[in-house]
Amino acid sequence: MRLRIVIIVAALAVASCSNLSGVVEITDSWAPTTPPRAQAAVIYLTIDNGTEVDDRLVSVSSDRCNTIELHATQIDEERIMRMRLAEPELLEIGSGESLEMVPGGLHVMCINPPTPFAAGEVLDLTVTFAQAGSIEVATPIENR
Ligand SMILES: [Cu+2]
Repeated sequence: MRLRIVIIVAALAVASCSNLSGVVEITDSWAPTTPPRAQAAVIYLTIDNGTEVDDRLVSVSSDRCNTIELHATQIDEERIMRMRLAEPELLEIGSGESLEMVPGGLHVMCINPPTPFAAGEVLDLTVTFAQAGSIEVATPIENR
């Protein structure tokens, strides 16, 4: 009798999480083209945390960038758009939540790319999370 109750409770626990995919996924990614000798390029990711644990984006790397930083954008008192390193709390993705990077907001900044980003190319990115570890994602270079 006791065993049967345990089984029912376990089944309910699974059912209540059925809307979660169980994985952290990059559901969209893209990077606009850059002019020759651009000092920086931008990459946008949309990340879905389908796991049962809260996670956080830690870093992004690519062999096409010398340095990659995670930036937030804000408008200062003089109404000038400025970028700064994103605080870790901005990069948190709670269980069942997603994080969407958009122009004018959070973005991945590729600093001093040795070669320009040309339309039709694909970037191989490694995206690392505090809990989910590293995920590889092929990111198209295109202007949207
Ligand atoms: Cu930036």
